[in-house]
Amino acid sequence: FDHTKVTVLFVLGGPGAGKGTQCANLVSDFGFCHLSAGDLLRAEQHREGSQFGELIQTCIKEGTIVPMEVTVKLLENAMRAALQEGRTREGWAEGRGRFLIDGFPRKMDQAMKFDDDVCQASMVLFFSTTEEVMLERLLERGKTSGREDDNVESIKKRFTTYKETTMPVIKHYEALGKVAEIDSSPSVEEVHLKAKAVVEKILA
Ligand code: UP5
Ligand code: MG
Repeated sequence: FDHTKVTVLFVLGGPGAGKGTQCANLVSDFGFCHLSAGDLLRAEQHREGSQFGELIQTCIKEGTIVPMEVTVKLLENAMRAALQEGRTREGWAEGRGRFLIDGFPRKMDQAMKFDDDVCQASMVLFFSTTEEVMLERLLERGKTSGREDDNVESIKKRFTTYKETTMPVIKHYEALGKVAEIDSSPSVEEVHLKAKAVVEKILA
């Protein structure tokens, strides 16, 4: 992707930290295109004729990471489609090159591949809170979400993968000075105000 036309922010944080919720707010503030890697994988899982359905289902339930080729391809395709629509859809032009990539990269190999094949992210928004808070939010959401991984057993596995596999990615970007950490323990609106201020600075 053309670096002068595309701005990518990665959005990371533990399971249930509030990535998706805050991305939705930032979309209305700044006209980002929001792409959740998890949502794209769930859509691919249910797409008729997908060769990856079973693999994705198993990984999501077990809280493990789907092989990076699958996820990077889905993201790349979704970005391309959004940019293409940008040429035709009214009101989208200004924000056409701004992407929030939510829940990705959560393993070092994905980060490297995306950097090499797609483009480099400007910054990482890192929503952090405690496991207690995340567990409570996920169990509450699990009552109605229908998500196959919103149960105690899967949540524990997701936490382990997050600590062992995703934290090193965050550390990697931290060493590059690319991480903005936002405490996501307070209310949705409080977190939103902080996130909005951070993004305003990044885009300035
Ligand atoms: N909520 C949110 N903010 C709140 C607040 N401030 N106060 C009170 N409540 C708040 O929020 C979770 C819940 O909390 C919601 O009910 C919300 O209302 C409430 P949400 O915004 O959905 O949190 P989010 O961080 O997006 O949580 P999510 O469960 O989506 O995070 P995960 O990172 O676990 O899930 P994701 O969909 O990204 O990935 C799922 C799986 O896909 C992974 O485990 C993995 O198996 C696979 N995957 C890959 O293999 N590769 C990838 O690159 C990405 C995913
Ligand atoms: Mg999410």
